[in-house]
Amino acid sequence: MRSLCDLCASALNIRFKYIHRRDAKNAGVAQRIPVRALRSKDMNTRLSLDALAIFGGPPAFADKLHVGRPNVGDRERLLKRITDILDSKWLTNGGPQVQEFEERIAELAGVKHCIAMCNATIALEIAIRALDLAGEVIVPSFTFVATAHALQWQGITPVFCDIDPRTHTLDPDRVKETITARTTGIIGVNLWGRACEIDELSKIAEQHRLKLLFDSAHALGCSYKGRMIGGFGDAEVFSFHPTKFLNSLEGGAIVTNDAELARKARLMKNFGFTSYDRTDYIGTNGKMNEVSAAMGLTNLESMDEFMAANRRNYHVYREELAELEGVSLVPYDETERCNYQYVVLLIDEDKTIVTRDQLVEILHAENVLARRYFYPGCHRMEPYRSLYPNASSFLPQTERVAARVLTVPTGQVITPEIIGRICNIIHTALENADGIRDLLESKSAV
Ligand code: T4K
Repeated sequence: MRSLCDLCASALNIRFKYIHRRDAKNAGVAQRIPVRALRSKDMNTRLSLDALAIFGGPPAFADKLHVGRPNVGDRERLLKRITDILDSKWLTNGGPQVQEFEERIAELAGVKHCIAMCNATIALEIAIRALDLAGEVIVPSFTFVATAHALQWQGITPVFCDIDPRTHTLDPDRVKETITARTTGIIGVNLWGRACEIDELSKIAEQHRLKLLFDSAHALGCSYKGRMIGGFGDAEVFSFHPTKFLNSLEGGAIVTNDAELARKARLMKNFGFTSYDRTDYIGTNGKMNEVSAAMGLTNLESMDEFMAANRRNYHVYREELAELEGVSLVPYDETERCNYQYVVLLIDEDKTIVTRDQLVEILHAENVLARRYFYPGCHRMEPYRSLYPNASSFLPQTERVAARVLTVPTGQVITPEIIGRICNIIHTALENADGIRDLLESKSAV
């Protein structure tokens, strides 16, 4: 319980912060330690708690800051390409822009074949079908729901496997335990652009004669042990959605070194047609159109700038939040090539006292639309929640990580100055945890 004086100091904001140390020595004891004067939303003036938008102050940002604001390359070049497309009267069905985009992506990923598609979800579905996956396929639950849906949509059972809390990707030991007689494949997700334990998963797949597919929606331009992501397993899938660091408006691709698989996928994305009036497989319409490819090509020309902006932003966040107890950033292995497209905070509520979800509320009120990717895990979303009601009991790490993650805005439009202001809000909230909690409680009691 805090004294009135403390509450006032906190509400007026000021010179002390409370850190609850939950170690054995100080269990539950709030220690008062001096802090630097709190910085403000605009970095120059000081901020009191009641200036936070959640308590009635004006939002720090007039416009909403999204996690997924698209990066856009040279407008003039894009418009020139679109004009050429319109003049050519060739709008889709594997036109010259798509062909060039496929070549560029194959080069970048160091693979023989790239089949561009309308989005990564369809690309996953086609890869799954072209690989003849059936029965059960092992996937992480800690991923965007499209990874699981691409299986379930085709009547294949996604078997959710736990992650390693350090990597946020499939735990190879848990994968081994999850294999049954019905298992036909494994889908590893290179989450946040950080590679799975690819060598381990490859060994397991080989030993058990399973197909290995990677959902690399986040991992374009990233490497694993010095080799570009794209050439591992039987195939990999990239996404070029606007929220991805390189977008083609909407888009996705299968990349592979397997010529037969590539041929099959290429036919399947075009209804299975092998000639004007003949199909060899069941197919769908998964084609990328020419304008999307033009956007993709234009953005590829600026890819290094996008990566540099993401890298700078990641380091600014890391620096700004370095001394904040209970908050850490999911690290990137900087010895590898990284696109740094997600800045993911891990909130340890035992230390921050303000919960992850309260922090989301505080940030949203300031127009900082931080996201809880990939909370709550696919297993807690329908139809999986009803199909596998006991899944939580064998996904403890997924549950733990999903409860802690918070993804904050980055990308081309986010500047160090903006990050400074976002981090100020986070500092203000967490350095005054008790005051915040009391004010939130009194607010909800009204
Ligand atoms: N596998 C993984 C691991 C994935 O993360 C994803 C997609 C896929 C597969 C499937 O890829 P695609 O089929 O989409 O190619 C978003 C994206 O829609 C989704 O592509 C992405 N992952 C996922 C992580 O995030 P939502 O529903 O959370 O957010 P959304 O699309 O509403 O966008 C977030 C924010 O970005 C918006 O509130 C506003 C901003 N935004 C968005 C768009 C589309 C813009 O500022 N401009 C835009 O054009 O799923």
